[in-house]
Order: sequence, then C-alpha cells, then structure tokens
Amino acid sequence: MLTDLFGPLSMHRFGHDRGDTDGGSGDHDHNDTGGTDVLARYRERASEVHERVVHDHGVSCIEFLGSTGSGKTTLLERLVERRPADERVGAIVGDVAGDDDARRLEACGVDVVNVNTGKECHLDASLVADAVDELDLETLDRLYIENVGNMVCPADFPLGAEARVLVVSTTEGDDVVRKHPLLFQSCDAAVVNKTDIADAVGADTDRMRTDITEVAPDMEVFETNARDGSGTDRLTEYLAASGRGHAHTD
Ligand SMILES: Nc1nc2c(ncn2[C@@H]2O[C@H](COP(=O)(O)OP(=O)(O)OP(=O)(O)O)[C@@H](O)[C@H]2O)c(=O)[nH]1
Ligand SMILES: [Mg+2]
Repeated sequence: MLTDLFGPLSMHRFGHDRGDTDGGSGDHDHNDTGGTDVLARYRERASEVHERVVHDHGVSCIEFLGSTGSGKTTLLERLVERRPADERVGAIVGDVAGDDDARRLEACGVDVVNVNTGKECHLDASLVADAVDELDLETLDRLYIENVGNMVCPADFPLGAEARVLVVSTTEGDDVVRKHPLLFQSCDAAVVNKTDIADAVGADTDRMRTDITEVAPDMEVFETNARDGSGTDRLTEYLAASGRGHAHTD
C-alpha cells in the first residue's frame, strides 16, 4: 500500500488529515480579504486533480520541488532515461519564465506542458489542472510535476500528486534542512543531490541526512549525483513502488 511506502500521502494531507486552514509557512498573505480561505480552495482543487489523474486515469503522479538549481530537471532526465521501455511519461514543468526545462524533458521523449508563473514563486493546483487539460491522460502511465524552484511557498500548495519529492543539493549548504523544516515536513521523500561535489563545497551529507531524520523522522532519503545518475536506482525503485490509480478507500 502506498501509504506504507510514502508515509502520509500528499493527497491525504490536503484532502483528509490536514484540517488546518492556515498554512503558516509562506511569506505571502495567502488569505483573501473576503475571509475565504484561499488555501482551502487550492487544496480542494488539488483533490480534484488527484481524483482525475490518479484515480480516474490510473496515472502515477509525482511532484518534484526544491530550490532553484538543486537538480530537479537533471534528476527527472535520469529517471526518464531509466524508465521501463513501456512506461509512457508526461510532465508539467513550472518556471517563472522560459521553456528551457520543458525542452530538456521533451528531448527525453516526454510529453510536456510548460507553465510560466510570471510573478508567482510556485505552482498551484489551478495551474496544474489547466496543464492537465492539455495532456492526454489515457496515453500516460506516469506524470511528473516539476515545481518552480522555491523552498518556502510550495509547502502550502499541494498539487494533487501521490507523493512530493523534495530535492536539495550540497551546494545549498549542509544547513539547508535546518532552515526549511516546514517544507521537509510537507514532503514524502527527500533527495540530497550533487553528492559528487560535496567535498568541494564542504558539505557534510551525513549531517544533512541526520537533520532530515530529525525534522521528518519517517522521510525516505536518497543521495544522488544526477549528472551521472548515481543513486537514482533506489529512487527509481521507490517511485516504481508507488501505486498507479490506487482506489479511494475513504
Ligand atoms: N555536479 C553536479 N551538478 C549537477 C547535479 N545535478 C544537477 N547539476 C547541475 O546543476 C545545475 C542545475 O540543474 P537543474 O537540473 O537545471 O536544476 P533545477 O532544480 O531543475 O533548477 P530550476 O528548474 O531552475 O529550479 C545544472 O548545471 C546541472 O547540470 C549533480 O548531481 N552534480
Ligand atoms: Mg528545472
């Protein structure tokens, strides 16, 4: 069962478990002046995305998020290269501007929808729902969502994925986990990337791993070099074990 592998699912956090309505971690005012809870609306939208993509179409949906340049797209390139021959992959790629990442993934044979957020520093479920409209879900087995590079705001905005994978890298400093506990707590798995240059930048990956376990005790942690793919096999296995189109039981 997926919950055994991923801990509390994003779906369940926003759809069932997380009854709170103030996300609390963002530096924006996430509530509108009419008193309506904007975050609750987005969580509802995320539930709809999840229902449609995962339940109705049986597409495994995984979100990758983390700071700018941590290696999200590079990691996705490696995962796509290593996918089973018959696995059909789509991606929704969020960036403030441009289509560089979308073109990189397209070059790997992925059906990509590029989303430019302009002044927004994160994707939200409405943007994802619109992007999903542009995909033919019937032709996909897996959908990756790459969020805009940001370590704060995405915590408040689940997108409807089955799991959220947080990608940090050694170049961000080995104190990155301590500075962003809330984001770690809002995700299901963490990748410590750029292990190949940890020594060069003086980062202690053991410390990062220990810090992750401290802020999010049940979190799966992967160490990777996304440039050459080292460490991605375990991540591939973990993602492959994620259920496809798991049935609603509650
Ligand atoms: N040495 C090393 N470089 C890496 C690794 N992973 C990614 N890079 C490099 O880091 C830079 C940023 O990688 P991206 O994959 O574009 O990062 P990203 O997280 O998608 O960035 P945004 O989409 O802008 O948030 C690129 O120059 C990559 O080649 C790694 O494991 N080791
Ligand atoms: Mg990217």
